[in-house]
Amino acid sequence: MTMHCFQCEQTAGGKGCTTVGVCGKKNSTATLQDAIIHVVKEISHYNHQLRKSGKTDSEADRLTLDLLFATVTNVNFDDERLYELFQQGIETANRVKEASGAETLETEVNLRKASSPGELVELAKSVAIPVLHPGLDEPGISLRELLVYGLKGTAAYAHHALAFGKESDEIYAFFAKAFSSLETAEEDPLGLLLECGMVNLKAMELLDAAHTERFGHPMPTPVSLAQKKGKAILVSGHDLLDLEELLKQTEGKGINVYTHGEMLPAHGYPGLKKYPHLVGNYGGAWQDQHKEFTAFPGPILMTTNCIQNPKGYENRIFTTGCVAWSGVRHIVDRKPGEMKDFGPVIEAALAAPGFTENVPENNILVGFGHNAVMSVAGKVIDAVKSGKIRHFFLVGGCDGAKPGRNYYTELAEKVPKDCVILTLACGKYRFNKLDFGDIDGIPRLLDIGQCNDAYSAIQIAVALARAFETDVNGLPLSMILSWYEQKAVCILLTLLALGIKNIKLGPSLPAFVSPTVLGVLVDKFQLSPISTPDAALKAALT
Ligand code: SF4
Ligand code: SF3
Repeated sequence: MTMHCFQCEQTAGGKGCTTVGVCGKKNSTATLQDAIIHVVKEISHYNHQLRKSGKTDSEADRLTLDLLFATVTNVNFDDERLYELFQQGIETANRVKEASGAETLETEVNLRKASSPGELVELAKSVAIPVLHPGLDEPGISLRELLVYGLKGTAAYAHHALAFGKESDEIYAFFAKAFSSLETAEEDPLGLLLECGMVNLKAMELLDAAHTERFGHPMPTPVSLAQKKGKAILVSGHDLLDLEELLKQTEGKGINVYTHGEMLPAHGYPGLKKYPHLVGNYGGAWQDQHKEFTAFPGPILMTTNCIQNPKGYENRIFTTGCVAWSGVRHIVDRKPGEMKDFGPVIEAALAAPGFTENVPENNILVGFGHNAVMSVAGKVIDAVKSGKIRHFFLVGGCDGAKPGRNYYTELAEKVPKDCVILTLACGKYRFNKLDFGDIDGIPRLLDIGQCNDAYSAIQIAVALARAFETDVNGLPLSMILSWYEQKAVCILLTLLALGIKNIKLGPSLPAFVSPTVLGVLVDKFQLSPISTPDAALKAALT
């Protein structure tokens, strides 16, 4: 059997990647990731039983996050590393099984016999992701995969929070219960999906606390898009702790650090913007990286998704954390109480030419987290009451390569001048360099931050709803989301779990959502696919 993967928006033909991933994932890599999901189900099942007896295994809880994050789209393309993770998973499953005294899971397959990545690939064909057959409605498969992808996204956020020492037993208990239920069908899947949404809210809240306690609250901050003459490092992904440690280690070395992609919001945090050598933002969203990284005259550090085939610059790109690409140098994890050692990245920067001249460019504004927006809440509320602000559009989510994503640029451009656009995640690169002006000093484009800062967007919406004595659905607010990978799935589940209705989702609906499951989402939450920008504006403003 060939591979089957349909977890992201760019899946082949809108149905599934079956020979090689559109993302570049090989058949073997996809199958190893299926094996990892299987071992997560085993660990979770035994962990759930262990927890029923009042005991926990924190190593198993934490490894679950590592394992899941390694299977998120555009994170780990390295079969050797996936195989190592799998082996760690099996050891953990065996340990937790023994401690729990649980019966062997019926679906436990003999992946344990594998003694090489190749052997595991052969054996793991028996645990491949099930196919949703075209024309057949299979809500069971659809709900289960929706849950798995929501859990993957949540694991990524919980993993980020854990790097700052923040974790929650409530989150771990849910992973154990939810994955265990995928094996035993103990729980109602729709209930689990909504619970996943609330648990993801908790993970994003932990991460928000981790970021703001360490770096302070984001403040409105202009970010330079210019290039400065001199040695340079480009940092991509979402991990602000990696960025901080790199900034500390490059201090006084004559190296300028640039942010890329989801690292852009870092410039708004007092604890990060204080470094004068954090000089600006380079490039656009992840799908443009090949051209932009090729042109960057220094090393590139990928801290999380989204990495693409680094052909041509494989000698000056580095991975760290959960990211891996076969043959690419990897910065190993920090030991307790120590920083990661970014020495090899620094050496590569000093050896590379850097920018040979200054390239002037405009600034853009970032840093509108919940604290910053709330501090001008009075002004915003007055502007709404006086009719100066007619409507808010939350236009956020992931970016991607499909042409249909021009929808988001066109929509942002067409939003009338008396409306404000809130944005977050990497989808904003579709329009964040345009000039939207302001309404009485309130910028018309408010960049809330990374995808996990959906937490901030929710806090802002809830505070506005309180001020107007309504609920979020009663606000003059439309949510028009773009999705690509599994973090967007868990954020969508959070919004649905909070009872938010009428969300528009694009550029296309997930291949893993069957007609029946879509029917449920439409009936219960009035979720709908995007159509045209004009139709979205008409629906919102009339
Ligand atoms: Fe295809 Fe997306 Fe899976 Fe990659 S992650 S193999 S593009 S569905
Ligand atoms: Fe983007 Fe990969 Fe999802 Fe964090 S960086 S939003 S796609």
